[in-house]
Amino acid sequence: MSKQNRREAFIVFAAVAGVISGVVFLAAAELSALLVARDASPLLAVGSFVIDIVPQPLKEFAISTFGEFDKVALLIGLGLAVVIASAAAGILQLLWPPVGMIVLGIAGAASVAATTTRAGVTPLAFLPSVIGAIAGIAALVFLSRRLRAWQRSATAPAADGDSGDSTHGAGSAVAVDRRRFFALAGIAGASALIVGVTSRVVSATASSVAAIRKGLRLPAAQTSVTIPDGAELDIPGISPLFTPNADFYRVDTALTVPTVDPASWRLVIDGMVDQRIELTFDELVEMGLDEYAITLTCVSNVVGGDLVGNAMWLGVPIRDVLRLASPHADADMVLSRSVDGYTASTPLSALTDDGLDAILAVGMNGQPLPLEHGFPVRMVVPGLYGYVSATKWVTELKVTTFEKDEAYWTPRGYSAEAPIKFSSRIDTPKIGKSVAAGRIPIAGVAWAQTVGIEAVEVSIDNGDWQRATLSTPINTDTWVQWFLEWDAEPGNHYVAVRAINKNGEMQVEEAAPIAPDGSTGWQRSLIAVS
Ligand SMILES: Nc1nc2c(c(=O)[nH]1)N[C@H]1C(S)=C(S)[C@@H](COP(=O)(O)O)O[C@H]1N2
Ligand SMILES: [Mo]
Repeated sequence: MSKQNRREAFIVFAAVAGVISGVVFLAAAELSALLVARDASPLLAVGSFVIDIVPQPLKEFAISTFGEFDKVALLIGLGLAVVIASAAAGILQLLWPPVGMIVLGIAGAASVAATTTRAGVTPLAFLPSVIGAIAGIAALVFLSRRLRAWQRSATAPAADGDSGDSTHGAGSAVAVDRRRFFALAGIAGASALIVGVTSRVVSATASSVAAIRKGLRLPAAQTSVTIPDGAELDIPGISPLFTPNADFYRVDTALTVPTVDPASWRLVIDGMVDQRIELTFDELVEMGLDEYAITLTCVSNVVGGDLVGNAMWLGVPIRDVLRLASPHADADMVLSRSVDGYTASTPLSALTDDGLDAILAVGMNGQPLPLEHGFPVRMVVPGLYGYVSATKWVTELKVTTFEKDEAYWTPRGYSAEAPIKFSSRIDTPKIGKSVAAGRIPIAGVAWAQTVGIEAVEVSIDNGDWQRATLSTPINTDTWVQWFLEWDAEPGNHYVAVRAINKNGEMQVEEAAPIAPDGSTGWQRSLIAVS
């Protein structure tokens, strides 16, 4: 081995020592998080911090590129960052000690900052990062020491002036030092991987909340929604009237799904109220549960997009809960807060109006809320985009004013108030999937929550707008299905759709992006007929 090659080889081993120290850091942190401070995993806290600070366009890029896997992509990115930073720490420690230790120390300080500033953390949240940093630095110091011992014996001039590697005496010293380095590296790396992965998995599943949810029996609804005849069309490829829970879109800022035990869950109603109220889950449920069919829509839904879903919710009117606290007359907003710190600003009137079914939901399509949809309690407000109304894992309703308080998305480029812009979507035929010529239905859904859909019109190849047939609406808060029979001839065709609401207004034709308060435009899709 030439001197140059040997130097490069030691740099590579130093990087390996660094990466192992990084893994030891994370493993010790995960283990102590499991033991003393459940929600203080540095990796997850840093990930959540990244989610909160990334600029909106980047977040949209992530959602549009990775879809439901945006969080997996983030974790992979974070993992790569950890590998690169810890490899650098290892190299720095070999070349210029103690710079590598300082790098790990800075990583520890940053992760203390990230974990202790998360919402709802325990006072011990700093511990996993501190213990992790100490363990990581210790691993780095021991590994670098062994690496340097090996490097010294390998580069020490042998007695006969030859290279040390092959001669008998010096060579065996080199072999011993090399073996000692690899033994320590192997043991540290393997045990850290086992401890770290086990702790993470136990933390994620030991939350018995999934089991509690499974065992939960919600009382039957006092009143149920009647589904009229003709509410659901039988057309292949159309969205079902009710979106199954497993297919329901999910949008939130939570890197890991919050696990909230209904037994310890509390809803606090405070702020500008005569009487601060605290409700337990049982007290809420005992107020009486009713069924509500409401279509939820995300502000990030682009024209023709799929961030919209319809469910049968089981819940309690928010107005009944607010009334217990007697909100002040000069309040105009409710800032709802989730266990994970997420907040939404909803106009007080949207929650107290007798004609609007704003609810605290505990059930979704015949089951307790799925964990990722807000178990045990979330808000659902007809007519407002999810980010200003549909707070999941909700724990506080603060009665306040738009002037005094601001919600999560408001400083991030979205409007404080955001009524849903009514829209329509083509479900079938699908773009990019060619269909056989003949008589086929063009079909989809249209929604205008709180107002209702009056008509849906379809234009083929820029021809006259034709009225589609609508399903019988359940109420004005749910979407309706629509279809139009079409004699499809071979070739490419443009199909456009637009809706008219029950106030006689036309769906906005002009295209608008999703920020700051929702997209507009008519969906126009190119259908290939063969
Ligand atoms: N706690 C919490 N609640 C939240 C959000 C969030 O990020 N955190 N996102 C909101 C947004 S933007 C939407 S569109 C709806 C989506 O609800 P879903 O995931 O059940 O479809 O939840 C709302 N409630
Ligand atoms: Mo949303």
